Amino acid sequence: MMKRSLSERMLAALFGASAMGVAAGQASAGSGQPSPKQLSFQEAVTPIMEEIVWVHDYVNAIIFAITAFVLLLMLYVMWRFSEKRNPTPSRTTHNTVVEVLWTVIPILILVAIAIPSFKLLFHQYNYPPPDLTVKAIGHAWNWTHELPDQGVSVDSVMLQDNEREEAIKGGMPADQVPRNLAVDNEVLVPVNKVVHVLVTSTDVIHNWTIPSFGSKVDAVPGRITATWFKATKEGIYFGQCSELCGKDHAFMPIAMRVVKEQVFNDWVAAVKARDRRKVREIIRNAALALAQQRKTADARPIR
Ligand SMILES: [Cu+2]
Repeated sequence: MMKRSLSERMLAALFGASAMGVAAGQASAGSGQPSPKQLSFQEAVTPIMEEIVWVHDYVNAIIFAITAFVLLLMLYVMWRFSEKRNPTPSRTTHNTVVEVLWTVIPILILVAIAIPSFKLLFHQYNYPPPDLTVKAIGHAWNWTHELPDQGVSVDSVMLQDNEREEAIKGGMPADQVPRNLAVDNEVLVPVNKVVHVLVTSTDVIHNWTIPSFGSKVDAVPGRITATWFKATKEGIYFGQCSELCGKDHAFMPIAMRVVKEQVFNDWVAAVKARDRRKVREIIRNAALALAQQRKTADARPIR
């Protein structure tokens, strides 16, 4: 069971803890995929996404405070200076102290927002040396992922409903082949390694995105754009094309499975050997190990 984020707790406080409490189970952010009644983001599994969540919560707290302040001020003014209570209005037009305050305080608030926000930008665009490089190529409408240093290339196409059922029958846990997100060929990456992603497209502009990684970058034909991530938790993480690219824009998901380095190496060897059965077996074993891991984690008492 995931911990609820600050913004979720703030929303819960606003809309009544009792109503939210019932939904708390489902409301916790999904791991690597959206979950029913989800509030806020999917679970963060990279340092960058953790920072994004922090900045988001921090800015939200400021927004809540400003909104509450303005609302209270307006209510007070409506009550205190109504015609009934204040028949002869003051003719004051200038007040130096107030004018200085309402200039300086917003500037300070903006500076307080700018500092962590620029820091985040700096971290996002400062690439640590890579342990692995992945080239993601968008097509209308599916993705190819190449691992140039390993000499591996994987085409991923979204599973149709019947293929999904087959995968579940073949032993894949149902929650790891979510509808409209699961693909036929997952891409494996090692846990706790810096992965550079070079992104491009062969036709129109797509966008390579995985919410749990905090990665989102346009795939532009004829150009290479880039992002990086360091996934610190094993699991399967899904993303979708996030640039409106045409008819099947909604059906070109990305599936990345974060695994132990040994599993990753085995997978690379199997893909290179074009041993489809072995690849399937490695992925299924990783999926079952993950399901087991999640089950034991869920059995632990919450907090
Ligand atoms: Cu697309």
